[in-house]
Amino acid sequence: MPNPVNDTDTLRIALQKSGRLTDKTIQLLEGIGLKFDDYKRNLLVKCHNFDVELLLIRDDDIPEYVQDGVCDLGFVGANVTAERGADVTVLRNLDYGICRLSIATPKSGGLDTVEDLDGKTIATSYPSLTRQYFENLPVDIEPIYISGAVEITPRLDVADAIVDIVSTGNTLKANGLREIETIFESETQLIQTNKSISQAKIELIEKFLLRIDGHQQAERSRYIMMNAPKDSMERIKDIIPSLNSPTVVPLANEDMIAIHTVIPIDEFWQVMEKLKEEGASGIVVLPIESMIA
Ligand code: PRT
Ligand code: ZN
Repeated sequence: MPNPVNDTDTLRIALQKSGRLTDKTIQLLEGIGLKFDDYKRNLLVKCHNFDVELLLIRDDDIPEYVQDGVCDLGFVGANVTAERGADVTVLRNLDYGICRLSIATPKSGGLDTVEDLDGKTIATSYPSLTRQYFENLPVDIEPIYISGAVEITPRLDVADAIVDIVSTGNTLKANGLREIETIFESETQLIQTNKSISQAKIELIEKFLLRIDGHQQAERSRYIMMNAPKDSMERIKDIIPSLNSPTVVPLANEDMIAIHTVIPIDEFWQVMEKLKEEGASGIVVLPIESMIA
């Protein structure tokens, strides 16, 4: 039976019901100001303050639901969308659920390179991405589809090697395996249906993206306040990789000023050290809720 397209003006967004991406996605949605009922007990949850409803399902179903227009948007790992070959548009790469799909082989056994896998069996939950990778190589492999606990299969002699998701690498290590090649890099993505949607929904998506971008940028930034000698002002301005010029406030002590500014989190320590060298003191660092350019 074909899936019904969501042709109301309510934006329907799919996310993983219960798994590695759930908490971070819920935090993101709450962080951009969406208010909704208990998502743990309901599959379809209405937002109170945005014309949005959330559909909580298994991550494997999200790409097809978005492709078919049952949902307008979805939060899902790039690995799942690519494996499914879903026809959707990626709106944003989000900085969580980061992992890679890798080929791993038993530590001992002589399968050290991809070429050594010629004629071998490979257990995986990602047969399509595995086939696509080997299609371009003169290496003939036989994929064996396994839905879970793939890492145990070489020990059981079910397969010679595996292709599986790796994050820290601990699971591979615990099972006597080592990574020999990464075939796909993944992170969570916000995807949109390619089915036509109403103008009202298009406008809602624009607002939604503005909030997400503001939230993402805020997460990557910190608000800092400090006192500094007035005569170090120009040197401090050069140190701060500020979005806009910093706010400078005079202090009761006329030789001193207060400086307020926003800096990217990855430059944080470097900037702090240089500021200290220039005589900055009383440095206060605050998280930012959101940033709108
Ligand atoms: O029930 P449902 O189908 O919704 O969930 P699921 O069990 O299929 O998926 P889930 O919740 O495990 O993962 C959801 C998504 O998280 C994946 O599709 C990836 O995009 C992303 N992700 C990020 C990961 C990992 N990191 C990860 N480490 N998915 C799975 N793993 C597993 C991997 O399969 C292996 O068993 O963790 C193990 C390896 O981890 P390390 O840290 O030991 O290397
Ligand atoms: Zn799944």
